[in-house]
Amino acid sequence: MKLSRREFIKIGAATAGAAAAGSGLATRWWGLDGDRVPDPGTEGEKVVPTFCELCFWKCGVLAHVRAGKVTKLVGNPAHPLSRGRLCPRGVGAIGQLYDPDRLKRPLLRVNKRGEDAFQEVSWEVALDKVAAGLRAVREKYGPEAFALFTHGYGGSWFTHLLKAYGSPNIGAPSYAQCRGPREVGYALTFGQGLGSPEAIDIAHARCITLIGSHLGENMHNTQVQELADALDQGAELVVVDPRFSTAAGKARYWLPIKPGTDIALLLSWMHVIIAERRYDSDYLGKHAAGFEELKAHVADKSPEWAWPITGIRPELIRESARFIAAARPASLIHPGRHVTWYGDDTQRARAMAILAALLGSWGRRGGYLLPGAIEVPKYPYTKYQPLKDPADKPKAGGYPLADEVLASGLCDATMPGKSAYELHGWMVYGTNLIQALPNPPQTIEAIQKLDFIVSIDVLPAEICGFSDVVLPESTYLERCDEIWTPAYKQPFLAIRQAAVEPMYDSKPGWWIAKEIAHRLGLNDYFPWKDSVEYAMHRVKAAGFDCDALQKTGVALGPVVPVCEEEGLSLSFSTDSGKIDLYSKTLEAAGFDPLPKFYPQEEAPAGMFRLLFGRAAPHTFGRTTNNRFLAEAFPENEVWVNATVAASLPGFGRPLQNGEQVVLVNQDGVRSTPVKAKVTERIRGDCVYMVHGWGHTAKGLTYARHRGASDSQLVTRFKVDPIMGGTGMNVNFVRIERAQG
Ligand SMILES: Nc1nc2c(c(=O)[nH]1)N[C@H]1C(S)=C(S)[C@@H](COP(=O)(O)OP(=O)(O)OC[C@H]3O[C@@H](n4cnc5c(=O)[nH]c(N)nc54)[C@H](O)[C@@H]3O)O[C@H]1N2
Ligand SMILES: Nc1nc2c(c(=O)[nH]1)N[C@H]1C(S)=C(S)[C@@H](COP(=O)(O)OP(=O)(O)OC[C@H]3O[C@@H](n4cnc5c(=O)[nH]c(N)nc54)[C@H](O)[C@@H]3O)O[C@H]1N2
Ligand code: SF4
Ligand SMILES: [Mo]
Repeated sequence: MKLSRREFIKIGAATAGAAAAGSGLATRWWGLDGDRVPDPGTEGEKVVPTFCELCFWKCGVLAHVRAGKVTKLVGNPAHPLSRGRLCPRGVGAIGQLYDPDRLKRPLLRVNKRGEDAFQEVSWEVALDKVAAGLRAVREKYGPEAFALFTHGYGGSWFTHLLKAYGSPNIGAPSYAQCRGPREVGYALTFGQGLGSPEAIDIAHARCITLIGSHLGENMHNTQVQELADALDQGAELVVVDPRFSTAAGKARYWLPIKPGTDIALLLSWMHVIIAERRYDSDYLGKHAAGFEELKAHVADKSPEWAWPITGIRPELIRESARFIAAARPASLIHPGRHVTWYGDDTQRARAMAILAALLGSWGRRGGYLLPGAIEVPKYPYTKYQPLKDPADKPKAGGYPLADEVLASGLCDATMPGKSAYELHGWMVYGTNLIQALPNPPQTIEAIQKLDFIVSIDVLPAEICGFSDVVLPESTYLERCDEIWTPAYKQPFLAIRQAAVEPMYDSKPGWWIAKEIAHRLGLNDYFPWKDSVEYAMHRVKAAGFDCDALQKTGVALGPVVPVCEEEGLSLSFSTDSGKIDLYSKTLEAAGFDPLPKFYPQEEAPAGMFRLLFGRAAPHTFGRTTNNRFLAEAFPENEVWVNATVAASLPGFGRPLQNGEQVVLVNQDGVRSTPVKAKVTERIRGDCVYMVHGWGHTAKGLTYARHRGASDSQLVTRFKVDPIMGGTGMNVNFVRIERAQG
């Protein structure tokens, strides 16, 4: 199916509309509450501006409310990230708020961890239990032995709590299992990482190169909107992906690369660009160090060299390299986000950064921008006691260039003898570690070693089933959180406000953290009455009008120059004070100063590399139980190449589209039955599925046993020696016909 460029973005709007409006679904399952909600298409009597938490992009939302119910969510036109539109997931947040499976009351475990058996208790009892768990660990081992795993904006209250309590062990899977290698690779090259939202200028790019990053399925709202607009205005896409992604369908060039060989392609592109003098020599002369070393390094990396490695024909490599270079400096190499693929990920990110430097696109219009953020004074808290070093690195040393705590490292440190010291307590906020960390049996083994574990969630996810206490948080539509002031080309300050009262006996995170702090004698760290008082204190301190901000949800800051074209003068906090094409930091730490290609292990005969990604209407496993969104995308499928499907070993007859299969990985782990999607749109050496399905938690009555879990099949991973990211695209599966 070929879609016009405009329809690219409309897909999102259409699925969302179908999910939210005329489907009749709302009454079907809202009916369970015995309380019919008006047609979500109706305007409410009250509109509350806030920001979204269905993913981590945090778009501005206008929540329409009628009779105490949220009836409709639309993008806040004044908010720079939503610009009046939400992605399907954002619209479908109503499905999270009114999910009948929500955690409704605090729970106390009654059987063994993992048996998912609980009794409902009062907040008093639950919070006393949590405080006792924290106190016991502090007394027996010291406060540093209690770790916090956190993902999502509401986590800030718990980060503050754990620091006040005295622990440095605070980590998020969104670093070591997601964007960590990119941050380190870019920081080594340009002196700074990209953060979130990435300040890339898709809007003004003339050529956008996507290395795997599958925009259009990866639905980061602003990026998808800007991409659709840029394509409308004649920008062109180059997509490197073993799969014909949604974006590949809009691309001038699709390079169906052999998985795990991108570094070879990138080196070869650089070879062409340097050999044909298509780089930005003025820019490099002024800003970069190590060009001669780079030139020598890629001298023999011709397209003919890269061809047998990547499977991409030399003419296509040459032609696409010329095309990318012709658009410079408005030629954007998208930095990607989920980049923990093969364990060589920091080096791949380095190769992308170096290519961007050759194009002169760092700090240039249509490339990477260097924005500032509105400065807001911190709340005048009591200072934290000095914290110990975190426990996330192996005892023997390693990952010298990690710049955040590794969530997987905290899990390792829970196993005896692996790290400098051991962890004995976990607090888990908004992250389903059983699906997010690689090798679930290892995570479970660590959990079974703990003295105490508490989860704070909105749904009874797998991780809750392994917890001693489960605390039901209110959803984002029922709470006010920390204010948000990211670095962005249009600097802004956004607030999250409650649209409706908390449902059931759920409580906002700020209240939960404050109550725990109170029980631990940490009152000084939570001196405010509630999160509104806290947030407004900060807003006022920054010189903004609180009343006005509560009406609009967002305030804009002054626009400053963000690229050379606007008069910004570039500076780099690297070794050389310039762009480090050649990295002495890496060299000194014993790593390759310039990225090299090392071959990945090949799939054993009859097996396929397991790849995974996103679907537009869902965020991981956090939305798979959402009835609204499930209507648009009810379960995941396994993409299998059509030629391969015609003669799969042991099948006898061709595998049919829609047929149920089971995937069996190299360690003998079997998936639950899942539908095959037989398609020309993927290479024959890999299969692909959307992450987040195959839930096993009893309480997820809709999502349980729907589709299959990629996480379960990721029993192997390859650690990036530079920063400890866990490359997870290193598992192989065989395809079997499902029985019965
Ligand atoms: N709808 C939706 N959007 C999301 C999210 C979501 O859950 N749902 N999550 C958000 C988050 S946290 C993140 S980190 C991002 C992740 O999104 P991205 O950073 O865009 O994507 P990845 O998950 O790394 O990559 C998946 C793509 O890489 C391709 N791929 C796999 N192996 C290789 C390879 O060896 N080489 C190349 N070139 N390509 C390969 C796959 O075929 C697939 O198209 O998405 C964000 N946006
Ligand atoms: N196998 C495999 N592993 C992966 C990935 C993959 O593609 N495949 N992707 C990786 C990536 S890119 C990332 S970023 C991580 C993300 O992994 P996680 O950090 O686990 O992120 P989510 O899956 O979004 O978080 C899910 C939990 O947050 C809960 N939740 C949702 N909203 C709220 C809220 O408002 N408050 C509270 N307290 N809880 C809430 C959900 O119910 C759910 O239990 O996973 C990584 N791990
Ligand atoms: S991209 Fe979608 S899910 Fe993410 S914050 Fe924006 S509207 Fe919400
Ligand atoms: Mo991520």
